[in-house]
Amino acid sequence: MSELPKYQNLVNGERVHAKSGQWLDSYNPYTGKPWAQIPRCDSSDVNEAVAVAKAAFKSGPWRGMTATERGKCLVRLADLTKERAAALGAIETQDNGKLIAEMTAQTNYLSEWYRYFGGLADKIEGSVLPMDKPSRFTYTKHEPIGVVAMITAWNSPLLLLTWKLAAALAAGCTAVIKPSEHASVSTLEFIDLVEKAGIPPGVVNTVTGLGPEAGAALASHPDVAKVAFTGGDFTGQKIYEAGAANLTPVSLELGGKSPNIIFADANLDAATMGAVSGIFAATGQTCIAGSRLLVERSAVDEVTERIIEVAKAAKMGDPSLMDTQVGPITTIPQRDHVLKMIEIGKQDGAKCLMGGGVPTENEFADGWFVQPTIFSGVDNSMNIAQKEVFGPVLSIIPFDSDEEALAIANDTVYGLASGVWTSDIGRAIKMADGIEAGTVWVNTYRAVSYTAPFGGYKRSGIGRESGQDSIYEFLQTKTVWIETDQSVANPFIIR
Ligand code: TXE
Repeated sequence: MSELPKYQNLVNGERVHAKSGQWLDSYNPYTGKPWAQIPRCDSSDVNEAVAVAKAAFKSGPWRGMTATERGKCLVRLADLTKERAAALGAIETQDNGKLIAEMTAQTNYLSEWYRYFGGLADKIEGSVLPMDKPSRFTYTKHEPIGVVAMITAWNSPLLLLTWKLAAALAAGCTAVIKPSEHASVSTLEFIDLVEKAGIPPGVVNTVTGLGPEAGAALASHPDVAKVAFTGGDFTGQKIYEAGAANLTPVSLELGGKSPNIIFADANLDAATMGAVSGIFAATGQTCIAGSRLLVERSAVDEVTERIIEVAKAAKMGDPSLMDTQVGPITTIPQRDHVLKMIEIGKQDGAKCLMGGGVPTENEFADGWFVQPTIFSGVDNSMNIAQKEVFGPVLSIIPFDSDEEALAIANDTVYGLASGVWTSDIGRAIKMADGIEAGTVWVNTYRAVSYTAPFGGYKRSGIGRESGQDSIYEFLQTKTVWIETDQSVANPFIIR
């Protein structure tokens, strides 16, 4: 067999192997075969990358740049990212098996985050405070927090990274990135653009490898000033615990069990497509999957029939073809988890209306496919309604009133996203007020933007990404007091 292409990390502007000399295979989920290799880093690689990022933060040219200069770098990075978007999207499809149409839509959109946060960089203002003690001149300023560890997941590697990196660089931080071991290559390719944009060596560094090795060493490193993470909630909990040992702040973008709620008065054509896009797009491998479809009882049969019709017609196959609509699952453990959850759903008494296993046709034999699966007769207490499946598995749950819909929607440990389909604006607002989730979409689903804060309630996370305020995740506030009265104060009384 010919040698697989090897991708190296970037540390201090140089391409480096793992110190141990070890490699990990990166698999193509459609062929089931390895297609590239990435360095298997451990704590010694992490220590070096963090030391470099710390030096770049404390004394490098990045620290001396004005916010306007940093912003210009980000705008250049936006242009360069746009030029490379198609190639980066193709790499992601090869690495995580998600549709080329979806991955290139994502990589084409990345540049907007760099442009937006580039523009924001020099608009972060402190304030002069109105003081109750008139002789004091007191002001605040927002300073970059330091070295940010960015640990990302496999499902949308560059999008999840960009949500963190654009804001952190605009704030003036430096970064060490640990992408998922299942899909690191697009990050390693993208990183070349950072220096081309004029961002000095050492400001952005990468360490690839396994979560419990490279990831754990990074999350627990005492010189990391902030951890920004996307992944599952149990790994998020470990990262929170690792951060707690050093009192390092963390932001966590975790999973969900999002309710997509269809009322009988909704435009059912649009709602059907919204339900399909909520669960079968991205083969359900998205944190915002609308995996619980709550349908008003009078419309449940019609909506179910329509969804089955669309899902049955969805073209499964090679994710690198533009017209494919359902691709494989990214990893074997993830596929096995999805299949196990389907079996549990059947055992718990839910009715499997379509799908329910792996496709049997020869053309799917090599890839890690799971059939789009729909369960009806689901009670919200069942495992498939409570646990994140992260696959193409939809649970349809009927309801009889607004109050019942809200109660079911909120009866979960998660709170990332939700959808409401209705033609009644009053009802839409009432539902939006009542749902415990960081995002509520009304008559749409799976929309994101660089202007819109994104993040979770409850076990779906801590902190927000995107939108103006997200830059404060990477800043800390300093208050400066200047006494203008030269008289000597009594040292034994609070000033
Ligand atoms: O994610 P992990 P996995 C959910 C989904 C899926 C489950 C597990 O339900 O079934 O998570 O997926 C790194 N210290 N989501 O195992 O473990 C790891 O190397 C530090 C939801 O792929 O969360 C990778 O870079 N880092 C999600 C990153 O954490 C550690 C997207 C994410 O991996 C670590 C993906 C440790 N101890 C899965 N262990 C979403 N929110 O969209 C692992 N990592």
